[in-house]
Amino acid sequence: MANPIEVLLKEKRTFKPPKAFAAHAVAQPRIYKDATNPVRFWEKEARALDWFKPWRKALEWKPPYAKWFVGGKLNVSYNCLDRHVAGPRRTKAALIWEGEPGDTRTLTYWDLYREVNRFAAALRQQGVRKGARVTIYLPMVPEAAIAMLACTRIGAPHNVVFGGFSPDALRERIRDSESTVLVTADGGYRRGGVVPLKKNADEALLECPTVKTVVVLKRTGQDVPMQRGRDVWWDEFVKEAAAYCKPEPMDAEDLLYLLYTSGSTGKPKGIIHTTGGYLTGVTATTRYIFDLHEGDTFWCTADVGWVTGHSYVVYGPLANGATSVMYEGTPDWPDKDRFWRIVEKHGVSILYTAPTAIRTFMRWGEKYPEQCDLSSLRLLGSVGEPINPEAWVWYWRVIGGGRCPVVDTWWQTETGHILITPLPGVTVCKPGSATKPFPGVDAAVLDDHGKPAKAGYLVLRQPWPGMLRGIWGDPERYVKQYWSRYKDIYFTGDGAKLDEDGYFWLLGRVDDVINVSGHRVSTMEVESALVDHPLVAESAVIGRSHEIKGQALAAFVTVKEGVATSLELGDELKAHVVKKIGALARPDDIIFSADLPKTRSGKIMRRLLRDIAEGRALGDTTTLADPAVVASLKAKYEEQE
Ligand code: 7RM
Repeated sequence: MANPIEVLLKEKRTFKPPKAFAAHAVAQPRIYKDATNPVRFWEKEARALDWFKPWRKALEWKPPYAKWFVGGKLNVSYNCLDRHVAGPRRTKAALIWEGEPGDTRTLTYWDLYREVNRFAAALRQQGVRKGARVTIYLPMVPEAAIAMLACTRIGAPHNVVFGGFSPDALRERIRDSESTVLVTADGGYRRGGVVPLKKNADEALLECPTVKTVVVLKRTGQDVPMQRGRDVWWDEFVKEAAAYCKPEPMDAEDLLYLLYTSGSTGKPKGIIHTTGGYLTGVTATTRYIFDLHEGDTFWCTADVGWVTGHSYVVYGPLANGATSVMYEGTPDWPDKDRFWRIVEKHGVSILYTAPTAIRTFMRWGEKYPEQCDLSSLRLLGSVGEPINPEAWVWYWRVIGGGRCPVVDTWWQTETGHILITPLPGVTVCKPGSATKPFPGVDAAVLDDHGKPAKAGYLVLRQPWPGMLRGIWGDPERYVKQYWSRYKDIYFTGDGAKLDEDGYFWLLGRVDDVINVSGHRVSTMEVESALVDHPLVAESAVIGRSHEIKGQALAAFVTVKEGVATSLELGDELKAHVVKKIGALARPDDIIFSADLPKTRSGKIMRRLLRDIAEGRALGDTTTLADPAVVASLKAKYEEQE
């Protein structure tokens, strides 16, 4: 018998919402009609939040800057906590956390409320005022959410830095944000080992003069030096703090957080998100797209260091009063069934993860999920990169048992919340397509001339509430990056095509951003890390296709005169990139080349490099050590261009 996945794919099967699901779904088909006036639609969603003061005007759009809910005042932590503890959700689980070693903690809304208040009060006591930036560099522990919510309570914008980033990357983000406080931990657990967060932080802080206070959470108990007058243990920090901290009434357009993301240059951009629109967007999308019901247990597997963790581990679920699951470690520790053990143990009903994880699970085989009871699941989500139809169908069949709708959700750090997605119970799905814009969202595909096209660039023609409000400290780059290709239209950097039913099919980035396992890495950033090495003269980094990660990094390197290349040097260069950026940017391949092929205008011929990296342009025996080889390849490609 043929493989069931192949059969489904060959039939080009579409997936209709199961009737029983549709009957009780939060989203009903009329939602698209209700959103024909998008501003009115978003206003209705904003009213689901608690405002200290109503807005005067729903939208003020002066391209490229939008203001949502102008004049309105609210507080994010109040919306995520206070309004729930005032009612029956007081004793409901807000966070169910599992550490990698297997320790677990459940925090009710009341528990979380108390912890957040104390940490917020301590920050305020420390002199952290509205507007002062706080960098958070923590493992996936409840304190990450507590610190974030505490910041929002006092109006101090947070800047969460993923725990996998190196000291250099951390330093750059602290410096650019001019944070006065850093919240970190002694270490975190990962794949049986320990990530030395405090050690990394100390190294980063050597050149961060703005940081006056470092709050250190004890997680692993490893020995770490504490600098007197600067470093304070979390427990000490909150010991004397008041049990209640009055939430700061924030203007809808006050800065909520910064989050750094890779762009097409070497320097990460601090994406600016504000308060009212962002919270409206994440709250509404979480409820409709994940079909949140009161009894659900929602697990988004993203780290809080990424936007997905911000919007769908912390703010979206908590603003809705849902139960959010947090897991500290990797999917293969101690064994490859860890995710399914977690689903079984906590009765996860909604699972939101990334295609790269799904492809890894496919490769590991069905025996791991089969060992566990996954019957609590009723909805599955995917995010971070295009999901190939094979992985979609596998996810639906093996993890979802053929019962659970799958939502492939497209969005970006810049968009704040999901913008293109099926609505479970409403949308007929086609594996591999993110389907349709969310109600109230005006997405389109344009050609080079700005005309609607069947294939081209994905754009957003109207503002949406969670959109970025700029790049921290660099308004010019904001305009150049997102608003220069088309007038008054947001350029996503993604390619897309539309099918005969108007379904969107995402095609990946069209700029120099590579998507490795759903994480954005800029080729320029890796290139600058490589040329930072004393033996490297020049480098060009490209993304090549990779079965599991979607894309992998291949680095072409020319070394300085007289330097001998070797496997060891290749390893050293990889380690150098890890040191400069973090393990997520480690190149899979280092290809030493006598010369880098460039066009006459000096542009690196990336297509040629991609063909080499994917084994199409060179035989096995040829290498790029000989400049004549590079020259002849180049000549051949120039003919084709
Ligand atoms: C949420 C997140 C954004 C980039 C984006 C795309 C790619 C994300 C999908 C996707 C195809 C998807 N933020 N991307 N989701 N591509 N289908 N469902 O990932 O800022 O880190 O990355 O990720 O290229 O521009 S992000």
